[in-house]
Amino acid sequence: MPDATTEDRALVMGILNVTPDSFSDGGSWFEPRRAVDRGHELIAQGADIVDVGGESSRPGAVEVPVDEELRRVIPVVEALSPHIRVSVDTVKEAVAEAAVAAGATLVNDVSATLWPVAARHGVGWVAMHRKGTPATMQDDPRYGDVVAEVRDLLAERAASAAAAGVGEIWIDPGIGFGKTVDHNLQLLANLDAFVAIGHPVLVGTSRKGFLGVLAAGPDGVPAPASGRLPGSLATATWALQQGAGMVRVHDVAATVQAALLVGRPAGPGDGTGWTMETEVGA
Ligand code: HH2
Repeated sequence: MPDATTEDRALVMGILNVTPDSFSDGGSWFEPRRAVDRGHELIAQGADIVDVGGESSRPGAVEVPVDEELRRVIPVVEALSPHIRVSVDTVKEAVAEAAVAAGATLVNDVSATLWPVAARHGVGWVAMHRKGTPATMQDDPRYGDVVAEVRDLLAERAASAAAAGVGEIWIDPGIGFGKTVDHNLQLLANLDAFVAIGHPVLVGTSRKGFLGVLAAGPDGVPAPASGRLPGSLATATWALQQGAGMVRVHDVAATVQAALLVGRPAGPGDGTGWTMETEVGA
């Protein structure tokens, strides 16, 4: 693990999917003991936050009943939260509530609606943009101006959360959630519009489908999820360089190295960007 602290870099959120059907690692950590072991692996690799999710949000995913999601997520949150900051990746109020009671201190909300839970319990909240629901979101998504539409929605939700008293608000453009390859690229190219809102920005590109399309071979077949590390790292590095404060990734060790190279984002009020004098990996 690199000998450096998060003072030197932006944050890396490690993905822990306790699901049988997530798009890149479904089934790998579905058994609770394996999930907890995987969480400890992510910690050892340098994750700053472990994001525990019990429901896939990949295109076409089916909704998981609350009881089942609780059964998947809560024991893992309980086991990991004494060791690392834990976020819960859910769109269900009951799951967010129970996860916070079990030790999670960040609600990662791909529906951007759960800020009242964060306000009630004094925890952080991630507002992610999505258009539609996983079942249908990739059926021909359309925008007039994707950057403006996503930015305005996030700014509005963040303002509501701030007014409700949420102290830590992250905004996330929701790469791949109701977006074409071109929409994703436009959002990545214009991350400065999100940074300018003034809340820290989280970006999740890790192993996503658009990277597979961009890395397709001569036969036009998209690269499989297991072959998307180069694009995942390139886009994470780009996002951090543009001022994102955190990236959400499967490949934590590699991303921590990339984050160290980029250095700390110069966010609002933060003048401590990377300089030539910064020693990396000395
Ligand atoms: N992407 C996924 C899930 N949660 N949360 C945030 N804030 N941002 C994201 O981009 C994001 C997210 C989808 O990725 P993954 O968890 O790997 O897959 P699945 O939804 O199939 O479990």
